[in-house]
Amino acid sequence: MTTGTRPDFAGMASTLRFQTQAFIDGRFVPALSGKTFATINPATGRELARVAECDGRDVDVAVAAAKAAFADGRWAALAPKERKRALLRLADLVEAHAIELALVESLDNGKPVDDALAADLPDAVDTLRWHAEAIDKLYDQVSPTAGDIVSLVVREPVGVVGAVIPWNFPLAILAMKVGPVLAGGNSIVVKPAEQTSLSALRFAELVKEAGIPDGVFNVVPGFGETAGQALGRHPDVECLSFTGSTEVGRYFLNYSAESNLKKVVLELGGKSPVIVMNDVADLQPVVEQIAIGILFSQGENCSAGSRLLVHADIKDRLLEALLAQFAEWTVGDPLAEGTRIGAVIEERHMDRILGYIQSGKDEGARIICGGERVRAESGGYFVQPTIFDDVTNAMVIAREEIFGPVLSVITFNTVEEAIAIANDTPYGLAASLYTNDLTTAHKVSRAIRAGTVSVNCFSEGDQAVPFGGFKQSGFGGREKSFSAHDQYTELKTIWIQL
Ligand code: TAP
Repeated sequence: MTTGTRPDFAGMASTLRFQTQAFIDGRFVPALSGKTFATINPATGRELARVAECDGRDVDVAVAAAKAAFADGRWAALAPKERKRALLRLADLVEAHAIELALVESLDNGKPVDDALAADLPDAVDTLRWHAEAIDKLYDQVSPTAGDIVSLVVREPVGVVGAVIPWNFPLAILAMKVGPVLAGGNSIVVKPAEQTSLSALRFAELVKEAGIPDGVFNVVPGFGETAGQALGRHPDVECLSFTGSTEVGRYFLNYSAESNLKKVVLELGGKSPVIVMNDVADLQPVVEQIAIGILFSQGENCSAGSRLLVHADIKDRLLEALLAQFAEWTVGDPLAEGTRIGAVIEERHMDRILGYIQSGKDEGARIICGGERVRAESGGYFVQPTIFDDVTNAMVIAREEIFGPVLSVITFNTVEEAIAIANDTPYGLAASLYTNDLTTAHKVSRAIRAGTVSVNCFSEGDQAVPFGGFKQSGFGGREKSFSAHDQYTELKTIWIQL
């Protein structure tokens, strides 16, 4: 049913056609083994499609295609303005198909389709455009040297890049890799998360339509331990860019060490603190942002603000306002208008979240809202937005990444105590601070050990600013901005004696 100009997503879903084969060397092909695996709609628990199950042999073929495409310069040697044009065409095509892609993303991941359309898709398009525009604006350097010798410092593509993607923002994170990788003149082989391959495969059709040469972009859907590991260990992959859990990130460092010492870029998990000082006068905008920080995308967000550190003086007022705010976050059908929390990715993950909720109860934290599964008639995997009060930073729910709509509230009395609690975590991806005091803003934002600190906002910034983590949240560089280009290019020094 369509309300106003909102598309009829349910109607569209019933006629949607999915691309399910691997995309290698410009063609859609079945896995060499002939095997397929089911991709499930988390909002119903029912099979959505069967996808080609690639393994090491398919990865070998895809990497060989990417290597050949790189070696003959069909992409790398194109004039920068030509590569820019092709990537801009791709961005335009993604934008033109945004409604369909948002629907695919929602059906495969469980997120509200309106969120996918308002956030994931514009983000993917912006990313592709930003890096496309950068292609003919990045200059090489001439070093200061004696007059009879010239030293050039030039950027060159690394070659074949492997990208292994998580399921939480499948298309947006894919674009975050593809934009700078292709801008740099590299070829890429992508292994999407097993739960969410469909948007990457539809994207592949658009890559072809945009005129990006065959072999430059390849997708090998499959499982992490087979296809993902094969990419990580492949001797012809020169750089492996991974976004996912810290646990799996460690494997990629091992794969690299045990194979060809490929560059490894890791964007990993987080347990981000949100600090609210007692000098904040208006708590309403603060609670709205706290709710977005932990509930957006079902809390399946690497930089989710999952630890709320609140000054004891204002805790009661803040929690009262926050409870009212959480009540506005409707859980339900991801395709329905007004749904703000969809389904979590799969049954196993829902059980994991509920297990963390049980552990919070067992350790003595107090649930002040939520805490249960939401049972829907359609089936599917839904969890209530949940707040735990009386949490200590030593509890499991404050230490481990839950990746669900579960907020832990920890009380502090001094700014020093807040900084110590905020930094008492193995992670360092993001943090937020709310204060009206400029000195506190400066002091705390400098003291927090995290890649992004937001003051009086919850923001990951846009394409123009670097994104990545300190400590066990990241390794090997930053995504977004020109920093991303550093990951996928090598610097070469050329001396010329005159
Ligand atoms: P993971 O379980 O780490 O999976 C990520 C990818 O790695 C998937 O494609 C997975 O394949 C693959 N993989 C799993 N085991 C592997 C192995 N042994 N060898 C090679 N590849 C393997 O993460 P997830 O559950 O999809 O995503 C959630 C995690 O991602 C969270 O920790 C979250 O914080 C993190 N994340 C971080 C960021 C940034 S920017 N820092 C952004 C988004 C998400 P299968 O799907 O087949 O298992």
